Amino acid sequence: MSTRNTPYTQRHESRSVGTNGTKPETATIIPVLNEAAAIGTVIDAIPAGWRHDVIVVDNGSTDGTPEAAAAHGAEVVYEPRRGYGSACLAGIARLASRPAPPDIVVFIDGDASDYPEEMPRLVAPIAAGSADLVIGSRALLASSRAALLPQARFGNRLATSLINLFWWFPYSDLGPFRAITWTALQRLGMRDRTFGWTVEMQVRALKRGLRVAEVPVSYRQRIGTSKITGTVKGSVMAGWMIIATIFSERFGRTT
Ligand SMILES: Nc1nc2c(ncn2[C@@H]2O[C@H](COP(=O)(O)OP(=O)(O)O)[C@@H](O)[C@H]2O)c(=O)[nH]1
Ligand SMILES: [Mg+2]
Repeated sequence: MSTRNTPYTQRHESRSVGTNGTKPETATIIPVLNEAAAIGTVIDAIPAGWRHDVIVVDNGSTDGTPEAAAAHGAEVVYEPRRGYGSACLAGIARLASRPAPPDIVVFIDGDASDYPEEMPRLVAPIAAGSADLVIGSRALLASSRAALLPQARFGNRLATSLINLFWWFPYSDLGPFRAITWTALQRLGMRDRTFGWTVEMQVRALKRGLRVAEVPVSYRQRIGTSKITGTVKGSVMAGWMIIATIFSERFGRTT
């Protein structure tokens, strides 16, 4: 496994995550909208030791997604406000309401494009105490790159180039499959309710001086219908939100 290390990874003392050297508690958040055909596959592919704490956040699916998620053992959270970021924020709020939040949060899409089996690979740099945020990059393996739609490849290149220009960090992807410590997540003060969510997290991690790593992840065609990059409207909207988020983080009044 290769991780991409930069000066950002060297700013903090190395410390492992999880109390008293035990295996860190990891919760998984899956934002979904009409993924009934895929969600069971995603949940079942989460490695056994991690599957006990899965939160599926639904924004009003009409195809039975929440029922399917619950049938596969997930906790279902309903969020009336639409949007990918809204769903992720609702998942975080649910975790925050617990007496003891987890050590690590993994985010993954509910469309079966990512491979939940690869979760240990994502969490490893955090568990080892060498990263606070780990992005699963779909740009590092040729097979994963090939599974990305051309508009997604183009959007990722544009966004990661802008981030490199403004914050000097060579992200290779804005992949949705990622792991972050609970403490780091609190420091980010995430706000975006749209598809700017993933880029907001990556940029704020740099602005806060968090230790960031990338690991290669596999990627395949989703099950079911895309709401974002598979449609012209979705691509334009997502592209706009991503670029607007980057410029707002750079030139706006956000910290
Ligand atoms: N909760 C929620 N999930 C969403 C929304 N839009 C997309 N998703 C989920 O976000 C993930 C990515 O969406 P997808 O349609 O696969 O986009 P693509 O990967 O660009 O084709 C999937 O798990 C979707 O179900 C939304 O408005 N609310
Ligand atoms: Mg997808």
